[in-house]
Amino acid sequence: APMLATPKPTSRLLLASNRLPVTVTRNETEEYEFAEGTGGLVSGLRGLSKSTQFLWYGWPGIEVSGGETAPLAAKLKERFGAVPVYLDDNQADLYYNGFSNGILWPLLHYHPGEITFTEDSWQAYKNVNRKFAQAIARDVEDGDLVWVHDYHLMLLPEMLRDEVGSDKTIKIGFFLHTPFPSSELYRILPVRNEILSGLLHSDLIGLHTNDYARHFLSSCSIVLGLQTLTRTVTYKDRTVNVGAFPIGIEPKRFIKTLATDPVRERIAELESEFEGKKVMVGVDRLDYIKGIPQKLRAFEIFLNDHPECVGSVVLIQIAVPTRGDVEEYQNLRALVNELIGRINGRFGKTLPISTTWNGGKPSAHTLIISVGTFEYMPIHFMHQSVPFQELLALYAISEVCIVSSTRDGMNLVSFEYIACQRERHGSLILSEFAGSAKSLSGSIVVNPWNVYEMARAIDIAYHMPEEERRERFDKMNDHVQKFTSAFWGKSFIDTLTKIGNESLMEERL
Ligand code: GDG
Repeated sequence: APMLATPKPTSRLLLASNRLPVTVTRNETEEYEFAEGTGGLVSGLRGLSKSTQFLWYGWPGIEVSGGETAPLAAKLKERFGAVPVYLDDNQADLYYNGFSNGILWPLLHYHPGEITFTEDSWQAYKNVNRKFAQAIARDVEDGDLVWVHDYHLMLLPEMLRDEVGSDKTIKIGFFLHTPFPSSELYRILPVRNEILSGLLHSDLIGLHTNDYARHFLSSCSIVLGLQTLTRTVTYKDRTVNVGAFPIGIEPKRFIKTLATDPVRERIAELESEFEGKKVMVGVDRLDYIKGIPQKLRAFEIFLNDHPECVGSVVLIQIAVPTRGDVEEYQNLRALVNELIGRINGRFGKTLPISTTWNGGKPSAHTLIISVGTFEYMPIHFMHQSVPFQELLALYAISEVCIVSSTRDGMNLVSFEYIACQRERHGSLILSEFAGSAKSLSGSIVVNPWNVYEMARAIDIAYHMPEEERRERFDKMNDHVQKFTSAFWGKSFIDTLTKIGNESLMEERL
């Protein structure tokens, strides 16, 4: 009889990211409440969590002290497989707002003007990375895989090796969700050597695109003078593998939710609210990398150049509040408000007095409520996060989605819009500076810095015939259905698992 294959012992997976996938808050009665997190990373890993068992290390986003830390940790571990790394508010502020979002984020997105380097925030960044390393080192076992996520934890691979020592063998993978900039930008960073060294203690470093991988490798050679090949770099006698692992979404979750009654009802409601108008949609965190001012200016130019479209097109822009403690974000908010006020003031229409007459007889009541009420407002701006179901309904009713990021690691919104367009086959206007532009060849690719080009793209999308929309949609949809978040997670973990002493990434070429 054929021998039964013994199941391979699977190694455990320990994940680390700035935030846990659950947000912890205290309610009025001082009890803890838990909410599933939103944002790119959580959306990306949700798919993987179904097929793999893992422990997830991260900051719970709330200061907890004294006797409360242990019971909360127990609850989080039991209910979510989550291990909290507790930080005090001051330390969290310097590490998160200060170093991560005040220095690394602008640097990685080509915004060197926004960087203010302070020694304090660097110290906090080191301390927090050390705390993560200690938390993971307490639990890690020989043979475990550790997957570190994103720019908040770039020192963690090195610190973890340091904490674990040589009696346990672990494999460390690192994934960067942002772009990696050209070495000419990267070398601005005062602590450029330390950050590269931190990362290079990984076995595998993943980025969204081949361009980012190339930039990373050239920084290794230019900043540290290391020897690099196409997909590997040698660091202190170890081979570090570097590769592109483009993230995706979980399209089934979108398709299933779209088919539910509440969402279908909401779609019908929105369709009647916007009857006779073409809806264009934008969904972004209110971040300066998303090119929201450029998008608004392009929309303004389009309205100006096409007076016949004024009244028949609206832009619904969701701008999720984010990082409000960082000054740059406050400035952006003011700029966006000003632009929207200007554009709505210029092209909006109030109800003509005649329509407020009631059967020829004026009614004081209708007059009062109607004067100053917009009959037509070109931009509907929502500075808030909307529930998932509402978001899907908006994606579904929109004829066009505009993604205008001036830099974006990937951009999941572009994939989500496609997943919701199986009936309408809407067009996607997509910045060439979003990682997803490399994958979504059916989109209308634009340079968002050229607002005239973007205005022309709006015009093209507005008038695109169904046949062409269909063709473009099919292309994009094929990508979204195939390269899912589960596929992304699995290819990264499979590659990390297989890496031995030989270089695997060179073989992949
Ligand atoms: C980073 C990188 C990379 C947005 N508004 C609402 C809402 N969202 C959800 C979207 C989407 C996610 O947030 C945003 O993901 P993006 O990829 O577009 O952008 P970032 O947050 O900047 O993500 C990015 C990503 O990491 C993954 O690697 O692609 O380049 O910058 O899933 O749907 N969700 C709900 N309400 C909202 O109002 N429910």
